[in-house]
Amino acid sequence: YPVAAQKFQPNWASLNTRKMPEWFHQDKFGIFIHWGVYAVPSYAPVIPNSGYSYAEWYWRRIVPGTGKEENEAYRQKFVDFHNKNYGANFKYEQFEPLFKAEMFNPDQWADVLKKSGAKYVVLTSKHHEGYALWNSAEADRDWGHPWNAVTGTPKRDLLGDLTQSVRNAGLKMGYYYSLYEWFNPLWLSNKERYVKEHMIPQLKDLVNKYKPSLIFADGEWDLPDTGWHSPEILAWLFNESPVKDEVVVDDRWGSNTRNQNKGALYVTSEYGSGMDKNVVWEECQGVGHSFGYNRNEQLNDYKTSNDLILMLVDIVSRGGNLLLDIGPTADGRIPIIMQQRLADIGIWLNKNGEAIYGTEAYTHSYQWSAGMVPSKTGKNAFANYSVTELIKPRKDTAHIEAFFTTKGKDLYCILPAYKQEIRIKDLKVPAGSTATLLGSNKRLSLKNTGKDCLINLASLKPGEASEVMLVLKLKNA
Ligand code: FUL
Repeated sequence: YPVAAQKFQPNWASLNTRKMPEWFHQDKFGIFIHWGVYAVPSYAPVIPNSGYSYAEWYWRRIVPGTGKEENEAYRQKFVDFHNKNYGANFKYEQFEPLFKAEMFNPDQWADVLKKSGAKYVVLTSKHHEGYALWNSAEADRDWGHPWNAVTGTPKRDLLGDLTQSVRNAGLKMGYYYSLYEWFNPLWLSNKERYVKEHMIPQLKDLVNKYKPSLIFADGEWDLPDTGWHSPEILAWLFNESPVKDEVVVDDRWGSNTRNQNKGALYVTSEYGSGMDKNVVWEECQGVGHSFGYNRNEQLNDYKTSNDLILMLVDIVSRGGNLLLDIGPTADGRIPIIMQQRLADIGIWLNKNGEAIYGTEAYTHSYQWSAGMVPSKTGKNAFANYSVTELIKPRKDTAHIEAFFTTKGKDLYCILPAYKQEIRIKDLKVPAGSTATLLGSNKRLSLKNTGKDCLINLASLKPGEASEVMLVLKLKNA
């Protein structure tokens, strides 16, 4: 039979000619959800922002002899906790009957997610523990016992039900999917068979049944792309799958794929600082220091709402997306404190989202209008920050006086703190341009002086002026 020409061939040169679906760069903000059996012990020692406070790694940590990345003293803390509370003979699988999700209300979750202002949701369909949140036949078959939410204790298609509610709320649904499973007997005995008989059919089942807009692959590091048959999987995804036109995928498809492929894949940073505007990227991190719920975290371990809004603004001003993670509990609740953080971000976005959604990063290379003079000094045209300063690790966002985004001819100037007067360096605004405060549409005085432009905020009333992250809109005449 003559085989119809496929648009994409299973190699990176071909796959990277794909244009990333537009929605991803437009949407800017998603919510990550880590939910699985690890929500039962929901424990990890807290080591702020180290990548070592992950409660979803509990099973791996309580098992000795795991090699490379393990820090024995750190691991011992999990073991002590486990032995003290459950006993040394208590197997991880025994947590499953306690994963009941009895309070799970997907419509209520969707409401919380929607009100955060996020446009997409990424749920762990299956983390490294191998437990599937949908009725995956491969999971049960290869584990040799019920190891998914439908045949297991919840007796419910947690993934399907949430997907339905999230879509009803008008958001896009995506899935995190771990390629490897720490202790899957097939993985441990024969990696090639695991990939062919377990991983590939399972991932295809997920895609065919639930049609995700995004796939966040992970757990790829033990094999190169060829070992996972990633190029073939992606060619199928982009050519034939039911989501071929809209699906967006991350860069974790083999030990050699991260940060490599700019066309087919978006770059993921994790508790990091992201990339620059020439790359399609997404930073992920939790409200606290873990992805899965960690009962060991205290209030101080959680970022404040202001911190989170600042992080979102900083990321978007550098052209990236934020995938902010929450960890629901084993009984199916989104912890109230996380709900509150999401609600606060949503209130801010409701007023100021215009400066976020669908915007582009602003740098000196962008010409706002014919009237604008790009800086000749290599400095960012705005404020006093060089481009390199804007992409360095974001530990010190506090000193930044202004963030910028653009949309069409408009420029948004986002201020972490009130100042009576803003001086934007090397910007001349054309006659007739206006400056307003978003949300109030209040006109502010705007004028050119020398090479700079000045915006005066003194007319703002105390209530308006003290608001977190004021957004000024400069509208080109
Ligand atoms: C990592 C995983 O090991 C973490 O548990 C988490 O899922 C994060 C998003 O990706 O590589």
